[in-house]
Amino acid sequence: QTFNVAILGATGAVGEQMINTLDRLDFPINSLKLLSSKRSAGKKIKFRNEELTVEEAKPESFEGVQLALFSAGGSISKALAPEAVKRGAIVVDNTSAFRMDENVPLVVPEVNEHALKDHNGVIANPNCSTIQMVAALEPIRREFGMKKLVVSTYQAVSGAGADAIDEMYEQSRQIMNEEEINPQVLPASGDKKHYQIAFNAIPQIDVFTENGYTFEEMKMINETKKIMEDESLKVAATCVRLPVETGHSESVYIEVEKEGLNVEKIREILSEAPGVTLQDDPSQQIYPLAADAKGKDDIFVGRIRQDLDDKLGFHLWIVSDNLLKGAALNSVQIAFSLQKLGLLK
Ligand code: 11C
Repeated sequence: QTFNVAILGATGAVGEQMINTLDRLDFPINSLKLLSSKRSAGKKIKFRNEELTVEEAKPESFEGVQLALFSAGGSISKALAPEAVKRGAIVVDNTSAFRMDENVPLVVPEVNEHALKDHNGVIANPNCSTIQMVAALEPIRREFGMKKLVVSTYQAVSGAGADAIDEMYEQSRQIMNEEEINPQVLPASGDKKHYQIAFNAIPQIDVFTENGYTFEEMKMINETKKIMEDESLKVAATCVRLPVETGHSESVYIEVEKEGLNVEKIREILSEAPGVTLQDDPSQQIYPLAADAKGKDDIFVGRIRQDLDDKLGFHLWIVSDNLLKGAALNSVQIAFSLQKLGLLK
């Protein structure tokens, strides 16, 4: 069986990766419709030897569509997802619009594929920094349980969009040429102040919530509990933006429930985990690097150490391409899971 698929946000960084990933992984497509805002409509994009014209997204665009991958911003998802569902499509939404809605499954297939069965038309794709972390930790959690998780992120500018990538390169050139810089995008385009990203580290991703954590940090906390289906899991996050183009890195501390875990056992578990590549050999200086992860599907894990004070505590370094497993690839994997479970009609 082949499917009528639509991509909303087709001209964006994630949309482009969605098109490539559907092709690369050979998703069974009958027709592909590329949708965008009015501004980007008319653009031509090649897909499997065909030149497709991007159309402006309207409610009627979803007539006859069976699967719609959304990545065009939360407000567009809120407006158009119900229209797509009304017309019979299943929407896999890559924005934060529906993630914490209790009627919407939030899915990383390696962790909670079973949650797809309860969908009501919309499935949410989690935040990029959450996906790579939970997919790498789940195999350990399944065997040894998990009571606490503390993460600090080192996130790439592509997570904040094309304007942020341009700003990083432009500022780097300006600083090298001893010219004045004029930050306008990062840390958050909608916030009051903007700071230098080139040659810097900014401890703010997205805007602040009232409790002093940023929205990015709260996404990691809330989404992790929902995906792992454990409200009692203790989670803390600090999210930092670095001048890296693509590839989020994370320093993660976990405390497991059961005794008996050690570094060798974690290596053994992760070397068999789906979608995970172990890169952990300090004697050879082997560990994951964002620059190596860019363009790859897997989640890379290394620097695995047992805590020196708490034998149930472990430290890991987790790296992945934020546009692939963090966004487009996970959405396409959800589509494959829907097909496998017979949920795509
Ligand atoms: C970043 N994680 O790196 C964000 C981008 O909720 O899907 C993804 C935002 C989201 O800035």
